[in-house]
Amino acid sequence: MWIIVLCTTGLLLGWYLWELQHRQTRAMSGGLHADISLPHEQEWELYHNDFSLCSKKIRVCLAELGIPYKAHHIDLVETGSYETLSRHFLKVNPGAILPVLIHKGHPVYESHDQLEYAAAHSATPSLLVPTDPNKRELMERWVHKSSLIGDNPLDAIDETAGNAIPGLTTPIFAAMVKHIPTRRIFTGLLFHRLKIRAVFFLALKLFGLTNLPKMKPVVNLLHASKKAMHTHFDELEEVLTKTGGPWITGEQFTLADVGVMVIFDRLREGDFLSEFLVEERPRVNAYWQALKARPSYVAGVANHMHPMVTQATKDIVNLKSSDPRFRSAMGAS
Ligand SMILES: N[C@@H](CCC(=O)N[C@@H](CS)C(=O)NCC(=O)O)C(=O)O
Repeated sequence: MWIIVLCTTGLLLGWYLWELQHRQTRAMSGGLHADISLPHEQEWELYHNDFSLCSKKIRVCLAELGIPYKAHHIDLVETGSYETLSRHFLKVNPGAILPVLIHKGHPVYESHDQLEYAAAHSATPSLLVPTDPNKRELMERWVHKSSLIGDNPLDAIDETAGNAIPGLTTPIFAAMVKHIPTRRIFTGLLFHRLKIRAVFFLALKLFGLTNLPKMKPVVNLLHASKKAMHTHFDELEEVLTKTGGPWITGEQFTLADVGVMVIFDRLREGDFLSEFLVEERPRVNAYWQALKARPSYVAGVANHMHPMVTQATKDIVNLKSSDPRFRSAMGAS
């Protein structure tokens, strides 16, 4: 009996150590990594996920620039499994995050850097980047403001609207991980560089969407993120009023609008949009209508709606209308 237990433990430990060696992750800096060469078929390739906020951003950007690309869909744990921790994907990005833009076989990391890189290397570098230095500065400010920055974005929800998004995504995560087997989430505990993320998904799986109100730290984070997002939206109203719109820097649609478009879309997925599109923000309202009408919204966002996310939105809407405790935890009136 003991022999069997010892042999099994030894085999499991051996497997784990072998896998660990082949699945090493490390933080990667943003921008082009010309020192890394990857097999590729096309000038531009994109490793992305339908649900991922940052993937939406670069898909919209490539659509605006008219850049054709070969797409590689990679699962996140919430859409099926930790494919981001697979040996295959870690060769593409040892940082184990999406999206990764590949140009002529070399990866470009960090979606905000990918936007600027794609624009600069497109046939029309000034299409999404103003030539006027003041407008360019304003664009860069809003590219930053819409970015998801750092390993722990939750520490800086007041700095960027992008960082306020994960907290507001928790109900969607909870609704999605319900469908994911626990053993798949465990992969994150074994191999993820940031184990706290896997712990967070396990907790969401354990409690489920219905019991989200019982997860006080999650509810507090959601409320703090919503408060921060309201401040970002007030600033958005202010800048649109100042420049006269219809876009952030004025007449020209820029990378700033690409970044902000996907923030709106995530709020739509979480059924938060009506709380942000209030009468006091008429410019923001008109802006969202204009964003949705762009063909790039269809190409980069609407055409990539993931069925699990569509279902999660429905679950949230239904629970809000049937459970007052949940509605109040969501901060809805
Ligand atoms: N700062 C990065 C953030 C990328 C990021 O957090 N990607 C998420 C999807 S939106 C991801 O790959 N998460 C996988 C994980 O953390 O395990 C960027 O802008 O590209």
